[in-house]
Amino acid sequence: MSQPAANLKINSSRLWDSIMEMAKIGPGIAGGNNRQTLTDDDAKGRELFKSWCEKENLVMGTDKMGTMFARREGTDPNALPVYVGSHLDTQPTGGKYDGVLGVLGGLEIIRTLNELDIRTKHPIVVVNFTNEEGTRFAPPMMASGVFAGIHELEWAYNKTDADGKKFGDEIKRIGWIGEEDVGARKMHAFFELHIEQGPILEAEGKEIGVVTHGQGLNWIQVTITGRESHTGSTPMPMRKNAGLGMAKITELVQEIAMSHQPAAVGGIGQCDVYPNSRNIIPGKVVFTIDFRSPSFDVQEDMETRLYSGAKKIAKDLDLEIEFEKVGHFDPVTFDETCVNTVRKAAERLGYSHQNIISGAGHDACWINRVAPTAMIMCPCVDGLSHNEAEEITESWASAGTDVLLHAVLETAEIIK
Ligand code: HGY
Ligand code: MN
Ligand code: MN
Repeated sequence: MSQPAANLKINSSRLWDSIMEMAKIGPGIAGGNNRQTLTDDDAKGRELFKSWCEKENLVMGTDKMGTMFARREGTDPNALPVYVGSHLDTQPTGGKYDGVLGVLGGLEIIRTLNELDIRTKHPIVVVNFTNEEGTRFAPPMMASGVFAGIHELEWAYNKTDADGKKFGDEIKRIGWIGEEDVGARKMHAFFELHIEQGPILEAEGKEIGVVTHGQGLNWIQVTITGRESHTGSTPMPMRKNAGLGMAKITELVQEIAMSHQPAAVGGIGQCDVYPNSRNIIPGKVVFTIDFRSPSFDVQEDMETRLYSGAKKIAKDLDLEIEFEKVGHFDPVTFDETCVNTVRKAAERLGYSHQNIISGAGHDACWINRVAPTAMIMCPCVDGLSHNEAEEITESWASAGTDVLLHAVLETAEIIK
């Protein structure tokens, strides 16, 4: 297939300005973003993205999970499109670039092709997947999971947030339920540009991560039930302290993950203590354990050891314990042809690059089940992400988008 000329690049300042414009929607309290899925701010971000797509004469489609598809025609309307994108929803204390770089990088490709009047055989479609973060409605990568046939639509619609609001009601409330059946679209290939969200590329001085694999993930929600009682007058031997149970299981999670270094991580990011009163021993604690590894066997071992260890802790402390798997995906091996296309693009453009395994989950991890898929990563400052201080440089953003442009063009086949 013909390859783009090495001097073909995107417009760096236009991309950067769009990222900064999007960052004004759903601002956080410390310079980042709080644009959680299906909130009014998410709706505003969708409207801004839609307006930019319409300016580029893209045809917008939306599916029943609210995922947005902006299509640029190819010379062969029957050729399967090349899809490119990520997500616009953020964590509650998220950064300006997580997900956004991939969606607006995809849009920047279209702007560049329109400006230069470059045509491709395959159509190109820019995607904004709904609820990648999974923080308001678990699991993460929810809409791409429905698209890939992992989750049922009704199952997703019935998921509730901490206030008991249903996903299906919220997507209706913000007016973003589309007509299309989820997953009906067929893809020639999918490319996702994303910040690394870890320290490796910056530490190695590399501009581009060629993502060969993605870690698997297990989110295990644990409910521990003890007995509420007075923190002052209840003798220690009589306590059924759910909080102590959680503390010991937190130590257990750390111990299990550390026993598999460097190929595993484990931690607890979310916990609710009931009744959360200064002078009541917690009667109930609900928290979610996040285990990840690139290895199936390590994932299995971590989960098995957690269940047995946590049950023993609960028994010793006279507590009830329940487990619920609220998020899961297996380790991912991305498509070799697409990965090689990404690597060749970085070489052609002269950007320093290395292979990397994605530590975070991404929509590409599920789309890889239904279409040839690859990811491109750019460094982030101090490897920080899921933090409002998340930062990247404009040159990292444009280098990653240049590689995305070349990978998409080579796959979509340039006509002129
Ligand atoms: O949890 C993840 O890995 C992703 O950022 N949602
Ligand atoms: Mn992301
Ligand atoms: Mn994220």
